[in-house]
Amino acid sequence: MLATLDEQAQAFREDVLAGLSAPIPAVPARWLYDRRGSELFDDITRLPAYYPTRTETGLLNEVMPDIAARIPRGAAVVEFGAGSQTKTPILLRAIAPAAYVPVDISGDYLNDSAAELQASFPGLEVLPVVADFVRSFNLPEGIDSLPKLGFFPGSTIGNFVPRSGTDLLRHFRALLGTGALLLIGMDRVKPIERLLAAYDDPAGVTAEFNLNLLERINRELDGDIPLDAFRHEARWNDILSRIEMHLVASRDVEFSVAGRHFRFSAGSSIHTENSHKYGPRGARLMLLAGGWTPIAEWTDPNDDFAVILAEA
Ligand code: AVI
Repeated sequence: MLATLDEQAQAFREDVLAGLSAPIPAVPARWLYDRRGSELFDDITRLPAYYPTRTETGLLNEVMPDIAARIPRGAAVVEFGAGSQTKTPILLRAIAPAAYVPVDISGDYLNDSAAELQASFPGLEVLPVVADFVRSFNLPEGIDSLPKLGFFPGSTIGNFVPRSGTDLLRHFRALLGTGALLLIGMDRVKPIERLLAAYDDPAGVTAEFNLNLLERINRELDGDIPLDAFRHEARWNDILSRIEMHLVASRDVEFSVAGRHFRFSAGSSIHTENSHKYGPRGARLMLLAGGWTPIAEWTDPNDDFAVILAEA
C-alpha cells in the first residue's frame, strides 16, 4: 500500500528524531531525495568526477547486443526506480519487450518519465506502478504470463547495507518469480582517491546535496539547524567497503527540531548515506545470498563498473 503524504511526513519526523538522538547519529539516505535533492542528484550524475552514470551508460551501449541475446523475446521489463531517459531506452530498443513496468514511490516523477518513454516507444505497453519498491506491491495483472526481466541499474543496491540489500534482492525474486532474470548495475572497488573525488566533487554539488537534508529538516520539521555549522564529508570505510557521507559539525552547536533539543560537539557527525562498492566475487556473493544466480557479467575496460545478468 502506498504511504500517504501524512504517513511520509510522520515517517520523516520519526526517522530524523530517532536518528539525531542515536549514539551514532544517522538519518536514512532516502530522505536526501526531496525535489531539490533529486535535482541535485541529477546534477551529480553529469559531474566529471562522478564516473558511475556515464560508465554504466557507455557499458550498456557497448554490450547490449550480447545482453539482448540472453533475454527471451516479448518479456516484461520491471524497472526498480522511475527509469532514466538515457539507460532505459538502450535496453528497451535492444530487447523489444512486450511491456515496461517502472516502479517508483514518486508518482509525479514516475508519470512524467513514463510519458516520455511512451512517446519514444509508441508501440510499447508502459504500465507505471506507484509504489515504494522496497515494500510489498503487486505487478499489473496483464503481465502475469510474460517472462520477466528485472532492471536495477545505477548501483542503487550499493545504498543498502548488505543485510537489507539481500532482503531487497529476495523481495525482487519473490515478486518476479522463479525463472525470471535480473539485470543489475554494481559499482566496483577502486582507488580511494577516485572514490572520494566522486563523492566530494570540486564543484561542491555533492556537498550541496548532503547539506540539503538539513534545509529539508529545518523546513519540514520546524528546525533551526545552523547550516554553516556543518560541512559535507565523504569517507572511505575499508572494512565495510563503502563510501560514507557525513555531515560533520565544524563547531559545538545546539539546535532544535520538532520541539526537541540537540547538541553536537565539534567534529561529531550525522551519517547520511552509504554507497557500497563491490569486488567481482563480493558482487556475485551478494546476488547469490539474495536468491539470484549470476549467469553473465560485463565491465568497462577500466573495470570501474559491472553489469550482471542473474537468474532466479
Ligand atoms: C543513487 N546512488 C546510487 C548514488 C550513489 O552513488 O551511491 C547516490 C549518491 N550520493 C552521492 N552521490 C551519489
